[in-house]
Amino acid sequence: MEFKKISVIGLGYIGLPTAAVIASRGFEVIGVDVSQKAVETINQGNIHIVEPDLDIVVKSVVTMGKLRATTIPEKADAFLIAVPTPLTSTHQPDISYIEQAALAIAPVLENGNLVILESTSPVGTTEKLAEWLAQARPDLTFPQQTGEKANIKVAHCPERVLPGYVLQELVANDRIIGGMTAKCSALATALYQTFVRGECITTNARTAEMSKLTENAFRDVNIAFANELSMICDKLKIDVWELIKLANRHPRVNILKPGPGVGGHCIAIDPWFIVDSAPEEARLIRNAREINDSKPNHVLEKIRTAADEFKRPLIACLGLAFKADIDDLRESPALDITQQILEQRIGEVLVVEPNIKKLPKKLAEKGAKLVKLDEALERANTIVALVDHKEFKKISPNRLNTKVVIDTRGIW
Ligand code: SAJ
Repeated sequence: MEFKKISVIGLGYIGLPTAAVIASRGFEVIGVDVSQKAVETINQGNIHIVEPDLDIVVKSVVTMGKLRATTIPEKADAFLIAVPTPLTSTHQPDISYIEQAALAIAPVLENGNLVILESTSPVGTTEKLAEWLAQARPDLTFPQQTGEKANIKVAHCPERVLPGYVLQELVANDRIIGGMTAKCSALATALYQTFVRGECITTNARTAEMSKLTENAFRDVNIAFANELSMICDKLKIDVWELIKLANRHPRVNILKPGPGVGGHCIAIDPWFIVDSAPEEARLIRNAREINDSKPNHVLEKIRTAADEFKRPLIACLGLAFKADIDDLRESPALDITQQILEQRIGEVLVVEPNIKKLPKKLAEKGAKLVKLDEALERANTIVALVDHKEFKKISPNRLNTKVVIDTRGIW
């Protein structure tokens, strides 16, 4: 089948770059989002999220008339669903946005269409999606009903791009294509091969779902190992950074970096989807999550001990983002730690975050000040490195000589 018109449902961190890249290959792309504001922004050729170079690509495809955004789904040859799958407060996956997306596209589905779920999802979600579509459209057939003869093809193709490198990784990374049948996989592969340079590897939908969760759980477990080592090393008075460097000289050892905790919208969330599906079996995965979630408290206690040395502790918090060289403060352990310093009145706080212009309200209200790096290094008596932004790596060691330094990222 030849694809002419592709619809992307959800124009966030994954959907918008995907829509823009497909449009840049000459396809007509209809982006659908529930946010009227996002739709208007995109139709003006602008973007509502931060990702390097995305603004240029979106401007160009909108100007060429290849990408158009709307709140109301339209007919298309293929539908890519890239909506959020957040976690509830009790660590359960919330797949209601996928259900809403299914109900939104169901009325415009036509015989021969392909529906792809890109959102990171608990095992079994693609089958649920196909079921929701089937219930809404009893006049069409779906893979769970008629197998290869189905009118509508359904597949799970999880996104795996790294924030900050989305445009490169969208094209370069291998893709896992989990069709509900072999024909579903083949059709989805044909679509991805139009813009992916990496290999497209086919499997079934459940394995594709689990594969995505496994990648992020693997990283979380490895970081938990590093974070646990860092807490052991604090107790045993060993430099964890030197230790890991030495251990990693072994040809079969590759330990990731400890830090102030694990943030972002993926690594700290997706492992819970596995725990929720197999609570008895997923012991290591749950434990890793708990270790990483406990790390900010360990850092806070170190800051408190350091601050106790001063009559008037003046603490410079370097970095608020969830990782280096981005402006994304959501789910950030650095932000949490800074907030706790203020709430627990451990000391006065100067924040340096080169990637933002204004402090979040909850920090400003509590008296934190956003200052330039030089001012913080000049005035503070305690320096806490929370994010390894490039600006902080350049700080010369003699500027830190007279300070109490807590380096959670091993920069210096
Ligand atoms: N972190 C450490 N130590 C490390 C590496 C990371 O503490 O050695 C921390 C970071 O500071 C950050 C958190 O982990 O707080 C997550 O950062 P990350 O760079 O590991 O990952 P994300 O969340 O930005 O993106 C991940 C990626 N997954 C993997 O590398 C297996 C990406 O490829 C996925 O597409 C993305 O999750 C996603 O959308 O699921």
